[in-house]
Amino acid sequence: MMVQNKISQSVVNFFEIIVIATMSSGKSTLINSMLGQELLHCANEATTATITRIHNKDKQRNFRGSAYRLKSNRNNKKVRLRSLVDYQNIIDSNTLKEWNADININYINLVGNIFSINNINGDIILYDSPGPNNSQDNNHESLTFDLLANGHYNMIIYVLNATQIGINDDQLFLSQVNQVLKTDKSKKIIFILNKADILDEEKGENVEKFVETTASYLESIGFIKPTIIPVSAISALHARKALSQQSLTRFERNMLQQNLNNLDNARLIKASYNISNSFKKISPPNLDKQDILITIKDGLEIPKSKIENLIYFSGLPLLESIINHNFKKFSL
Ligand SMILES: Nc1nc2c(ncn2[C@@H]2O[C@H](COP(=O)(O)OP(=O)(O)OP(=O)(O)O)[C@@H](O)[C@H]2O)c(=O)[nH]1
Ligand SMILES: [Mg+2]
Repeated sequence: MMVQNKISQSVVNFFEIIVIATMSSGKSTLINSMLGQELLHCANEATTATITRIHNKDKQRNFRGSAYRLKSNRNNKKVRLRSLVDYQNIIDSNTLKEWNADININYINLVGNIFSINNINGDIILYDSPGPNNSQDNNHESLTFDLLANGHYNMIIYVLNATQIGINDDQLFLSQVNQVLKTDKSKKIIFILNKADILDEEKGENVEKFVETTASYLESIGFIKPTIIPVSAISALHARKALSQQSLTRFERNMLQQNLNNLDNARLIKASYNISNSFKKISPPNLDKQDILITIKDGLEIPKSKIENLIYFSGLPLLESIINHNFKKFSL
């Protein structure tokens, strides 16, 4: 009996993480930075229109993708019926952009290697979701609420936009999240204070102060001792793209250079809130080793160690090590 249990457990041992937030806070960018490539569609306007499930398979070379139409059962609203609309053995960002824009598709399943995550005794699953506050499309709201209220997930990553702390939409959504967490204490939540690169220290926009303000704001909504990590998802994404020789647009190259200059120390990591020091110790890559130059484009070469340090300074690896740690604990 014991053995049977173990076998069935190893088949269905999924550690599921939902990434939620109001529109344009950087959910899809954050996931792309973990993937190390720009697979999910990101943009300044309301963008994500589907739930996208990303199933980590460490050894798989490319991402496979299936697109579905989810419908709720007339008799039981909680039961969702799924019909397959399209399938691609090797999926790319253009097809994903098309699927995302297709009104017949509201659920996408991707299977492939999430660069920064390793499966142990089970598989990690990430979910991207649409911001629920898109006034042009109520379907976004119901898709995200359904995931939040009925999904079988273990962890929430809530992405706050550092440039818009305390906006009303966010407050409403956060109280709904808090209600859900009160009914299931086993679920963990981590807050990401994204777009930390935009804060202007010289104008007094000090990251520590921002984190403290955010903590009081979250506590006023009802979150007790919230874990907060300031992150620049876009810096990590650009840096990882550069390291793996993916091409960057002129805009992205400029942003990369700007962030190499501005995010040149561990202040985001130091400012993280309610995180034990053992996590913060993940050290930046060694600067003493023999450095090589990475060619970003003709005439622009940047030392590899500088780009690796930017990834560390972006705060993203801190989130990744917390995910890996929680997953390890879960899969023991
Ligand atoms: N400066 C800066 N911009 C960012 C960062 N992360 C995301 N952005 C930008 O913010 C915009 C929105 O990013 P998305 O990743 O599409 O946001 P989202 O939360 O997925 O948005 P919806 O899917 O519409 O809910 C894009 O223009 C991104 O380039 C960051 O760390 N810093
Ligand atoms: Mg998105």
